[in-house]
Amino acid sequence: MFNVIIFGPPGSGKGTQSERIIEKYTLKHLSTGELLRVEKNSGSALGNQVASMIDHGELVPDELVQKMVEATVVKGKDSSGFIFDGFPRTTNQAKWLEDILHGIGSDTHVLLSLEVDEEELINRLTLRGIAAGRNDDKSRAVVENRLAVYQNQTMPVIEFYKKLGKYHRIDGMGSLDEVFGRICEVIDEKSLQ
Ligand code: B4P
Repeated sequence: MFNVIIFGPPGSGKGTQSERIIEKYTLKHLSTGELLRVEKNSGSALGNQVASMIDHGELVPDELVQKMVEATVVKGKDSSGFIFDGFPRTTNQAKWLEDILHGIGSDTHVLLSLEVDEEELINRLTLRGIAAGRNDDKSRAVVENRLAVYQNQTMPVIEFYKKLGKYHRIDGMGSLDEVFGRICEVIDEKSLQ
């Protein structure tokens, strides 16, 4: 198994680049944001519980997200690997992910951290708020809250993976092709090791 974490603030291109990565490297895509939106739109009890947290740009509790991730990882344990998109978002989630992967005899191989200027992040999310129907992109206050949540709760994950020697910075500015080219260089190098 070859497992990649794609990491970065909202609007940095995690979901966008994941689509290209899964196509080129045939990895399984695990986006916690996507799993949560499906749950929210289904109107299930869990969906109703998380709806307002997502719409306000807050993180959903670790245990809820971990339960969803565990089910997907166990189901895909015989696959060629995962791209974890938007997960882990807290140091607790990161520790938990390492344990779960070790439990199935695997590991995370690289964390790709997409780094993008704040002004550009706000610009991209505002454009998506106009073009698509995500409530969490529509209000400037919610977008700013998501960026603050990233700074306060998610950034510490970088230190965790730096200590494991798995952190790789990716310049996330520029065209989709340029960013994808930078990502492929790192994946190619890591998957050959
Ligand atoms: P996510 O679905 O992960 O949403 P996101 O951070 O906004 O990133 P996304 O991947 O969708 O967007 P992208 O940057 O690709 O999370 C949503 C919410 O779910 C969270 O706020 C939280 O409430 C909850 N949640 C998810 N995971 C959780 C967890 N583990 N724990 C707790 N809660 C969790 O793209 C953004 C836009 O930029 C797109 O329109 C794209 O086209 C554009 N773009 C991308 N790259 C570009 C480029 N190079 N140039 C120009 N535009 C670009």
